[in-house]
Amino acid sequence: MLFTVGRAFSIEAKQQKANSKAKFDAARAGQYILALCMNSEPHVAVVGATGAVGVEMIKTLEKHNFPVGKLTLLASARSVGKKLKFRGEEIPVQELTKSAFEGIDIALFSAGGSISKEFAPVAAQAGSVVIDNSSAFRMDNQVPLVIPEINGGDVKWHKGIIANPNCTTAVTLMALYPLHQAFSVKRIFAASYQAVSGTGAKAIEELKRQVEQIVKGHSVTKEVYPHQIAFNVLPHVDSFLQDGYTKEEMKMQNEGRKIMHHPTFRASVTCVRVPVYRAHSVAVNAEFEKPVTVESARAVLERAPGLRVIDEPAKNAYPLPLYQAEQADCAVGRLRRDCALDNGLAFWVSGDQLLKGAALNAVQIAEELLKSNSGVQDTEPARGIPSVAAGR
Ligand code: 2RA
Repeated sequence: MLFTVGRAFSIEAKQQKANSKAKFDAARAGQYILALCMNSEPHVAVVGATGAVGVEMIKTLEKHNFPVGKLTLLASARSVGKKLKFRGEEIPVQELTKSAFEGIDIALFSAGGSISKEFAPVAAQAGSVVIDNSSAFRMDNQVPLVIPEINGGDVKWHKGIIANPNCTTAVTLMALYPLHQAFSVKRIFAASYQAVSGTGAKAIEELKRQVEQIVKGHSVTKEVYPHQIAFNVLPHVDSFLQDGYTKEEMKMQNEGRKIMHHPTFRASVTCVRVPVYRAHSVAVNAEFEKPVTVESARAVLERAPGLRVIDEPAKNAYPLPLYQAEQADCAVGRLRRDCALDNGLAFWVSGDQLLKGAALNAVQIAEELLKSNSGVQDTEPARGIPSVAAGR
């Protein structure tokens, strides 16, 4: 069992290490998880277990052979009674209540922002480490926002909650970050092609239903999206901000800055919903500080963890969301020198947003947490990252 140590504990050692620079807020000391000891089999909870991401979290825990000692499935009262399979065993779904976190070491949340805001602090207070898939805490500078291949070390300064990035950000950064390391990205222009499963199970049903209605010559009914999604594309994901961008669009810049530790990174994005069931794609035009060639970019991307290069235009080979569905790795292709940017590269990246954009990344964070559990944690974020607009 994972357990927190020293919640009311002196940080003298840490202060010395930080050369007495670190300010310590004693009143908050009790909230901080300063060290974790683990046994080899933590008690894991999945909050939002019956949702599209929750189901993938359970499958990923099993597929990764995560050392789950006990699995608790939590969801709203209407899901109580359902059972979900884990390692051949039927596990009943229990109601999410504020007392549900006693004894839980790691809580994977994917039940929407308002549930996270209400229950994640309760879970952290009860001693669980929350890995939250919602946008509720992503830009909170007391909460690490982590893609393990990029900033896995940031899990070390968590204070009970770790945030999982937005799916479109995650898929894009899997290709952009290795290029940034090599060539220093200044800014990107991008357009996303986002699958309906990013909206949830009801949107998958909506696309299926509308396709059937159209094929049968019936009139189309809409429940989830403001317009017909079948045989259409909607340049609208998430709600609009005052400046005309959507919240989803600003997540790329705001979350990208925090994850890449790159406070001046700029991203102008148009997010588009497309009639694809699963896997998001993003067309990116990136401008770098250093000169970049297709060959040097390809060499970098071929070495990048969690990424495949599929880029043989002569054979019509490029990443396709249809084939990225249910794949752990993201894929990048259509590499070319950008003809309108200095030191520019254009590319296309595609990845299963329910996996790398959500469930897989969350389980990888949990794995990172177990790896880093033996050390004393930092008491403050690595750096202050300014965010622009209310990009949540
Ligand atoms: C979407 N960003 O695809 C969401 C999923 N997190 O709409």
